[in-house]
Amino acid sequence: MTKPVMLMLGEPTERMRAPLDEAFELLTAIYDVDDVLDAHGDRVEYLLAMYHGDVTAEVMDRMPKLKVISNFGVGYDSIDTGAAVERGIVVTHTPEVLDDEVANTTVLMLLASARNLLQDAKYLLDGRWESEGDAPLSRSIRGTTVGFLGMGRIGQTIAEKLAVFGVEMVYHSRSPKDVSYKYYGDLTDMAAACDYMIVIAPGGASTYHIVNRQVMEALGPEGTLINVGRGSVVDEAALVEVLKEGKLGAAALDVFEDEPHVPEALLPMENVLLLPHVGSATVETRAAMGDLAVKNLVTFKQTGKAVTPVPECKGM
Ligand code: A2R
Repeated sequence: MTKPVMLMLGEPTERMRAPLDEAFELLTAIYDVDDVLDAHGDRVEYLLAMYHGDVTAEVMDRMPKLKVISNFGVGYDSIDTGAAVERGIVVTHTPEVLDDEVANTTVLMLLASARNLLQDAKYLLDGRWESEGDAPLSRSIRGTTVGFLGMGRIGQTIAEKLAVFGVEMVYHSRSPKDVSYKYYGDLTDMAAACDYMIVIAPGGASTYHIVNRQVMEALGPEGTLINVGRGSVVDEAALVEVLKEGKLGAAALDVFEDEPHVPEALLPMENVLLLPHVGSATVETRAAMGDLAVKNLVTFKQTGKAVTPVPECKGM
């Protein structure tokens, strides 16, 4: 029996490839997406999206038989879901399996920022402990206020983990959630009340640059911005400016507006912690994400239903 054709945007692991190989005729596109779509687009029924290139309406129109787009990751702002729904294409993602890991990364970043982890390690490596004596003191997080922009699956997992550190927690989202933390309907008001602000909201039009200069100035010269959600939520140019001007105290960033490009001005800043989008990047969590991305494709082929469709595609 002939197998349906699946296009993989990006390179899956061997663990992912084995079950996919059994169910589908596999095509891979990495830097040559245009060529592959020209040659085979009209045969593609399934798509695995493993990189951050955009899956636009135009890209979908080059695959007229496309049924499912399985996104490797929980954030799916690179896929035009409106266009997918119009075309009857189901978009799936990988929620929950990465909550724990991204939350661990966030706690790590918050503690590293407060306790000057990178600066202290460098202080020792540079020989300054011997030549200059003890490193400058860092800050305790006990008694501080941590604000969350986004209080969904990952936000709530971060909050559960932070509970043991004796911090007060508050949050902003478009609507209040069933949690015990104080809700702020206005992001600037929340920023003004915080020592740390964690961005753990999705990308896309509704969150584009909502962390603007005004919000960052409200967080203030003693405040720290931590972004583990999406780069597009923060106005990166304004972030560079407020850090330069000393109007924002510090930043810890795992995501950027134009990955893998990181604004050069941030690189030498001592009060900035920069990571290459590794929030979920452990062997175990990436395996779990891969398994779910594969399960969505294989289950849809078998039953006509996906396991974890994005909210816009529930019921399709
Ligand atoms: O606004 P609400 O009530 O839908 O709350 C969601 C919030 N959120 C927003 N908050 C303020 N302004 C917005 N325009 C806005 N849009 C969404 O973000 C909710 O509290 C949170 C998202 O939660 P979940 O959908 O459960 O996502 P999860 O799994 O926590 O992941 C968050 C993001 C992903 O989309 C990736 O970009 C990244 O973390 O890995």
